[in-house]
Amino acid sequence: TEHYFAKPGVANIGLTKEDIKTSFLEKLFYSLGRIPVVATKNDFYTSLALTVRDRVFRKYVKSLEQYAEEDARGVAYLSAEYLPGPHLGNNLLNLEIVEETREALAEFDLDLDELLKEEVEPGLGNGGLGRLASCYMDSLATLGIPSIAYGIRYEFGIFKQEIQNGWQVESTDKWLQKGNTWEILRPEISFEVKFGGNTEHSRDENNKLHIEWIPDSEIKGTAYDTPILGYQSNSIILRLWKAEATESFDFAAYNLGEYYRAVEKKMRSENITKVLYPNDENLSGKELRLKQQYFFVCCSLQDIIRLHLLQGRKLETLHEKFTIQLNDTHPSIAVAELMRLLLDVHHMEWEEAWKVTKSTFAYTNHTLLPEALEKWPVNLLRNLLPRHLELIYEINSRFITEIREHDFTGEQISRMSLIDDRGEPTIRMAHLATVGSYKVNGVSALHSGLLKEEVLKDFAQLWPEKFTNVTNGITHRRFLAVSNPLLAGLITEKIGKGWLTNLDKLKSLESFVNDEDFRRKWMEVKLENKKNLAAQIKEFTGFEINPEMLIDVQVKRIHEYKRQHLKVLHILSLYMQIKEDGQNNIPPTAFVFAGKAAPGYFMAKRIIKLITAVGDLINNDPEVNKILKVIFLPNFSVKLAQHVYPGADLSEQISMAGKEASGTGNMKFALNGALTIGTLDGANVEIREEVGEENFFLFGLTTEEVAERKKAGYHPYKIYSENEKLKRVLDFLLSEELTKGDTELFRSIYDNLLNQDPYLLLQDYQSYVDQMENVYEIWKDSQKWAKMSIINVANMGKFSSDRSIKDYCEKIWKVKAVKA
Ligand code: DL6
Repeated sequence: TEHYFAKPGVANIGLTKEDIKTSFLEKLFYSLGRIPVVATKNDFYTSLALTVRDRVFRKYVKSLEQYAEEDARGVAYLSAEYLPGPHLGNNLLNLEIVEETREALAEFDLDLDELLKEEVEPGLGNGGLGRLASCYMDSLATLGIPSIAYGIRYEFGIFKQEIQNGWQVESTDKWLQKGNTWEILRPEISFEVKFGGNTEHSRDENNKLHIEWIPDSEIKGTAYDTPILGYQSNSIILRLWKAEATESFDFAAYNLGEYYRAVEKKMRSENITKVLYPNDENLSGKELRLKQQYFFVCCSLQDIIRLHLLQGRKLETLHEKFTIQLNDTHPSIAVAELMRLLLDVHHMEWEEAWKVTKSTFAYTNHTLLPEALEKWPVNLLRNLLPRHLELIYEINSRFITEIREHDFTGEQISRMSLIDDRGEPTIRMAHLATVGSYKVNGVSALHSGLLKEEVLKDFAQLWPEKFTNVTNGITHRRFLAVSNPLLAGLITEKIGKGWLTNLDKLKSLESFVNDEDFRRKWMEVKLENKKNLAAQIKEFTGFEINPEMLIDVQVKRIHEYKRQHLKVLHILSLYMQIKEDGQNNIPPTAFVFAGKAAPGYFMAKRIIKLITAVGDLINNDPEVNKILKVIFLPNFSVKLAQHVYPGADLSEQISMAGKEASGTGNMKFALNGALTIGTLDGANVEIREEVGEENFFLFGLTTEEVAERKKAGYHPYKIYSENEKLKRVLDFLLSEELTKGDTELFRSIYDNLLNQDPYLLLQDYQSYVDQMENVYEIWKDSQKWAKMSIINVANMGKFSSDRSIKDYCEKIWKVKAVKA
């Protein structure tokens, strides 16, 4: 291949202020047909985004050239969810043209920060899993790993959350309404996807079996590409599939003049990519969701095969040139689909096809919650994907034959089977992914251990070498450099900018811990960020908080295991201290919550109402509201998160031990100088190891203690009746005062806690309250707090997603970087 950009005379798309100015005006005139006097803010944003997109594509084209030239082994990342966040600010940072752009715009009397606000982010994910995928894209690009990410172009992403009368109210997220500058449609990259029907088996003259799938419907998936730029380097593509009717979608109906019937069918096929399922950890077995999963997997695998064959290679070597990472089980039908493509379409023999398949996939598990482990009813598969069901049965039967040769008991064998036939028969997708992959990993040391000891323990006994851990990471470029320019600036001033590509460099900040001047600057930066967060709070809720307050934050999906209601119990205990005991040595604190509840999750929605009811009570009580404020920030998103992490003093990571697979918010807070109060759960364990136990506020039972406690018989009512203060707090949930007369409002939460308390809130309550006392003691010593904050940041090196991706490359993918 030729280096197009190395040729003399090829347009140099420049990065100087003058280049940006010229390009910006050109985009405004020629792409949008606008002149500055009539242009709207959105026109200016779009012109700038197009200006930047050109430069990003230029990097992408260069990367492509390089990857092709080196014939490198690459990664295909399959994820049903992505949460990229706004692209513009990140791309400016990665192109290193933030200041040039700011100055260029200033010459047109435009403010960069105002234009950045215009961007609507793609909310194509529920939470941690989708955001992790996007952090990994950033690191894959930065490190120059040949890769492509595949997913679904949902027309409506995660719902928009409003709070009305204290309750979550959902509406559709019309993120594409004003267009999406960052993507380009690739009409020529499109594949057919079949559904339903039946299979026909026949034998040829050589007695060879041929199986044909006769579907009853077909749709088309078309690619939309978004370039994801790495820092100072390569770019990769996020390829999202949109469902469309096939050209011949209902020829017969058209010919019969049944225009409306034909159009209706077209609309039905397009429904597949209409909306993201808004459940994060509870995967209700909905047919449309399985269709979405199969749809994007089918398009992606056909595309991967196309790319492989395009290079003149044989399909037998697919696994040598590609590794495909399954981001949770959502894309795990890929195991059966690749077998189908190899066997039925490319006529490979079973043994060869299976060898290629299980050498191609690797699977990441992101949850141990039983309700989140996907199982698809056999009947649903039979109706929707009859050929895949046959293949899964065959894979299972061969697998069972294989394990019968080992020392497994009958009980173990039925536990390991891909088919669960206790009750309605279902396919265990985690088992399919495990059997069909060469590596399986969890997302923190604790979680990977539990995966081997619990959910997949028989498989770990069978194939110990298959299991590994890759602790999650976050991109510090978005979550520090872009979102916290003040802290990033201070750090760079002290240690240079090497940390942008090597986060371990932060370690040298520790040598400034005793430098009083540095600490003062550190605290000044935090205060500025708190002012900014206070302004966001004012804008989105109307409430004012004093930025000098301790800002204590819990932002994440609302879930009982994450225990937002434990925090509420603590807040109520403080309220009572002030009201009833007249105690007032509590430091002024603003408690900030944000996060979405799955629309069908009754308890989670009630927890939001509880938070807002406590907020109503406290924020309107003049005796209390000078000391305490309770804020629920609606519609948490990456964009909002970028204001929240820099402004937080205290990070709440208080899930019951053993339930949070990793968490990544915990890393984002600590990277921005917040201290953590948390349990020994997920990546908290490793964060505490890195920052030192004296710089982490630990409380609660460990995973083992939780198991023992439950085994011994857990009686929350006993804890309630023996702890007078806790009893008062809990009883207050039913009070007239809190519920404004609707005393049954929180009965479900109250009863659940007193009778079952599956996440041990009452058990961990006292330990939490005691540790919060300690937090307050240390908060009062601002110098000590500042030192702990600096030490936290200095020890965040491990949690860069660059490290995670290097781990994936070394431990799993065996893929090397190619630098453009
Ligand atoms: O690995 C990313 C993220 C973890 O940090 C969270 O701890 C975990 O809860 C989340 N898991 C999911 C589960 N979805 N499914 N299946 O979102 O993954």
